[in-house]
Amino acid sequence: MNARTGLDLVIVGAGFAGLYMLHRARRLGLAARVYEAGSGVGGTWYWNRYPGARCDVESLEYSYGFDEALQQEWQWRERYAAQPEILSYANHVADRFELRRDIQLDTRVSAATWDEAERCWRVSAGAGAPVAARFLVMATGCLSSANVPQIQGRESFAGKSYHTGQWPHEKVDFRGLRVGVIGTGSSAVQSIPVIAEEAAQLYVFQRTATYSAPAHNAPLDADFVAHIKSDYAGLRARNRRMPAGFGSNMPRDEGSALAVGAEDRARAYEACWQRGGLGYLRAFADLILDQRANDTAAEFVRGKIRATVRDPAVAQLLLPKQTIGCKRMCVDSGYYETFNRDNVHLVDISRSGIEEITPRGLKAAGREYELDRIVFATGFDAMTGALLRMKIRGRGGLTLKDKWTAGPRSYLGLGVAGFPNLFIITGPGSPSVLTNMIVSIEQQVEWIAGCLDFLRAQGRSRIEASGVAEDQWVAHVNAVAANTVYPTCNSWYLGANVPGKVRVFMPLVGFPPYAEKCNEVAARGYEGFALC
Ligand code: NA7
Repeated sequence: MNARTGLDLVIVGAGFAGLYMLHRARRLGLAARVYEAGSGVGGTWYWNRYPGARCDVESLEYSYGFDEALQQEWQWRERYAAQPEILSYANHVADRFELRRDIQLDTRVSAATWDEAERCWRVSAGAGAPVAARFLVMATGCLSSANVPQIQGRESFAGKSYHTGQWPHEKVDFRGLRVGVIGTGSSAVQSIPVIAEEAAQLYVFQRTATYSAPAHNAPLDADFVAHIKSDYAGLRARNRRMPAGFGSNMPRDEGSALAVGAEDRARAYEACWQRGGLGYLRAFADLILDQRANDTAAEFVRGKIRATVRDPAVAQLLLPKQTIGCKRMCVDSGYYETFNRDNVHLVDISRSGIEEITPRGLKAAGREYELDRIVFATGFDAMTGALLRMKIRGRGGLTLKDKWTAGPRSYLGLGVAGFPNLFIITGPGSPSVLTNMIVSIEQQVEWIAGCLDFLRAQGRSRIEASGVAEDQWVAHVNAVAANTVYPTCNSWYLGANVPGKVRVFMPLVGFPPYAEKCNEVAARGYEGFALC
């Protein structure tokens, strides 16, 4: 406990990571406070209210497993939960565990400075004086800093424009309007079919065609739910042994796509396609490891697009060329089908991008498109954006921004050399976005809670990752990525979507060995960290 403020812990962010961190800190008897920029809890699900917003991990798995009563009582309605349902769940958790009294909403953390003499962080939150806390936990999310491209003339547009990650709370009415959507990532793939039903005309500005698997979303079957809930803990445990922390109940083949003949391969892809969702990439074990295996999975999807989209020229433009899965695959409800509608127009901007935004619309592909609304589905400054937006000063005044000029460096994704008593949840260098985020969040929060408990029991007040451990960890993360197809395209995993951002593959591939390593580090008295 810090004598001056009564705070052991400041947690930044009240999404799923921040909520659970607060709960665990309380269980240790620690005094913690959460600061949240939004006016409500829920993090990504508070902000991303765009039409069609939905999780791409099944609801029975994209939920906390730490409390048996919670997971038994909460009733998910659909196989893939939509944003409002997930937000209700986050609010339910906040109420059920009485978390709100330690959450300060509408309060953005702008800076945090390590005070070596007092061994505490001084955190600037909102307009008040900095608060001191022994430990600082960043639960700021991986996809929370919107990437709004700096297109010439953006401010001149006479109509309204929106970013999918900062969507208004009231319903946006597109009826009778000419709407332009920029981007064809997951947010666009989910929103385009919904907007198309409402708008008079919808123009989709595509820089890179995307791979998307059908969700086959549907109301959850009561018998299936009862079956899962009869051994929920078992499902959670099996999921923790999966590379991405989910999908243990999906059919999968542990062999190579190249070990079977073309017909068997097509049958396997078709079965996964019919089941729907991200499990498509698990049809064979080597799809993200072997480019030739990957090519077969990619070609199968291209065949599906050709078979779905009636206009061959439009179908051709929608065919993705890059390695499948190297940008996160999308999960959709009627995305490719939407391009069969008369009011939907695909505009190829792969050559010269959006040339200019004008008061009347935008210029691209050699002409001006007149628009009433523009939707920026242009993604996020992923993984580092939210952290670097704050001025975090560590030991000797070193800023995190300066430390990370050549890309993010961390030990286990959890700690950073030069930044004592700072923990990052789902930070770069941890599996995070390559997994079911809630599984990663629970694993890391539990690790941090264990660490805080250990420090207290040992009478220690300071922990810092060593530079050597950090260097070795960064090399390890890169070496693992180099054995996969992930580094082969311009994805946000690499920071390639934000102009000027350093290209480093940020997440670690593979959840189970990571969790094992974290446990080993803890069992060895927090090996790789200096404690005092
Ligand atoms: P993504 O996946 O980063 O997609 C952003 C899309 O916007 C993508 O198609 C980009 O094209 C496009 N984009 C970005 N900047 C521009 C500019 N300047 N001009 C034209 N097009 C642009 O973000 P999402 O929000 O869809 O999804 C993020 C994650 O949220 C998703 O993976 C899920 O995990 C949930 P590009 O491909 O870079 O050529």
